Amino acid sequence: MCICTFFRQEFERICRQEVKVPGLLVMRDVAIAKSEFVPDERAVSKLQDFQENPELFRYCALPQILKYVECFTGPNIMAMHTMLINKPPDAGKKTSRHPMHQDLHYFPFRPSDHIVCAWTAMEKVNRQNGCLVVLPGTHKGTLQEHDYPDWEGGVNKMYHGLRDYDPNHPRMYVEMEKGDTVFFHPLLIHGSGMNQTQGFRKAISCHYASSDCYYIDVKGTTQENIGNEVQEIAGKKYGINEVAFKDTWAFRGRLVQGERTSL
Ligand SMILES: O=C(O)CCC(=O)C(=O)O
Repeated sequence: MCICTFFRQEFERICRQEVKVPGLLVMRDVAIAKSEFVPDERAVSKLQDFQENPELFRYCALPQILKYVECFTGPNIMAMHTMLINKPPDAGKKTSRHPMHQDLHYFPFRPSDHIVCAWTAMEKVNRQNGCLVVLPGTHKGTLQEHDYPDWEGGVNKMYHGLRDYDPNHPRMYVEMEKGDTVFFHPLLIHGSGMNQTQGFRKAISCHYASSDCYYIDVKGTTQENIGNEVQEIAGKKYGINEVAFKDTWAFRGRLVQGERTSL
């Protein structure tokens, strides 16, 4: 059995609420009204922070992934950010798109060259079902300002997009087979298109960082807006008033190889 099938089955169990995962963030597409709520995968557009689910977390420790991750991070590897994305069929409002962004916007740790994302297609992904789209070469640039895009149909929570990027920059549509993995730099400008099929496009991903990375203070930087938003969400979720942005990362991060030296 392909390991993707195994992750899919666990995802379905979580959606049916048969498995409870501490700290898991279950997100729904803005186009799915509360009244339509059904406890299955149709209601869930993304699972975030599955580090406490041993079945899904197996993904983060796969030797065939860590082998490549180590080229970027070195031997001390932390899994910092985990996601299973279930891009729904677009309900006509284009809300299934993911705006163009740089992942580093979300991360209060550096250096960026020691952070890498692994993104694995859980089924064939192509332009029809909203594969990743990247602007090649942009990982050599700097972190830009992000905010919620002004989209008519609404935008999903925490889906910040780049305020300005060159719309004429060459684009690459990353079409992949089931089980293929792409590794990318946190400054790479990327997003994903609308899902124009009737199926749910699934991918599982993890952002890794060297445990030798260090936290930065985002106050007064372009990341202050996301820092405040994450602090507010974490405060509500864990019932604490004052939680520092960097601490929300320190307690979600898990060592997957080597030693936890700094992060
Ligand atoms: O899987 C996708 O559609 C895009 C995911 C992504 O870029 C992200 O969550 O940062």
